[in-house]
Amino acid sequence: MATSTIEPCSTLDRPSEKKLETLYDQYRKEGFVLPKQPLFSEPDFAELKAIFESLLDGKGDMRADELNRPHYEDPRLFKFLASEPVLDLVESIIGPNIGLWSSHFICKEPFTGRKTPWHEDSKYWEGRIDRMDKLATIWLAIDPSKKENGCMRVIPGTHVREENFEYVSVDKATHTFSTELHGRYFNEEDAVYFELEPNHCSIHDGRIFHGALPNTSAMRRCGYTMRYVSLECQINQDHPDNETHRLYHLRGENVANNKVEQPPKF
Ligand SMILES: O=C(O)CCC(=O)C(=O)O
Repeated sequence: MATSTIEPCSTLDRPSEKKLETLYDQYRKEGFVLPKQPLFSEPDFAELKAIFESLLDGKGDMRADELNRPHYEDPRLFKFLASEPVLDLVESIIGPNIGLWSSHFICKEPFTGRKTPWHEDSKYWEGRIDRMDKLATIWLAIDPSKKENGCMRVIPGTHVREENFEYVSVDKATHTFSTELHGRYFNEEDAVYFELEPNHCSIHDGRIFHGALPNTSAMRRCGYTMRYVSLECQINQDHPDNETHRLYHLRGENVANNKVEQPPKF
């Protein structure tokens, strides 16, 4: 599927240095930021959305929220994952040495989209990376993302709590994972809901408490999570989940000498 004639993403939406500094300050304090501007040009976003629609059409029996690591199969996604506007934002948060950790289209179908349980991403990646303070996820709205269709929500400031939190079992028929962070550690009323228009994004720290309500509305809710790790972090190659995991070197130096791959030509 390699199509090397495709143009790279345009950089017209690059935030100013001042804005990047402000975003970083908020991210450090709260564990998230909402840049409040389109991530891609309109034609680039339309192209990404068309790729998602084609993957959704071809997903077979999989659930719509299970299009995980689509970039392993579809190199066209690297146009977006490795684009200048995205890497400039990521660099302002985790520094100049950037690896692509993962990506996932999480689509909640009207009325049936499952709840995303409260969790820390870092809990699910425990033992796979030596530190979790330099993992950032860009959550890009493909559809309008509102409270009623299950937008992302976070508990601000929880990224700096260093406890080993208890998780409880939940039903996979109604939840996207089988465990959820115990409710005694936070007050759901403190949640900030990330209501986003298409092509707008949030960025969150891998340690923040977050989740999403089920989609109880008639409006589909899809987000593309693009996950980045600083290449100063050491990936534990002996962890079974890392055996077939691919880390792509996108920018800067491979400081911790991790096993990395070069992004494919798109
Ligand atoms: O999109 C969702 O419902 C959850 C996303 C999430 O948990 C994440 O991006 O880490």
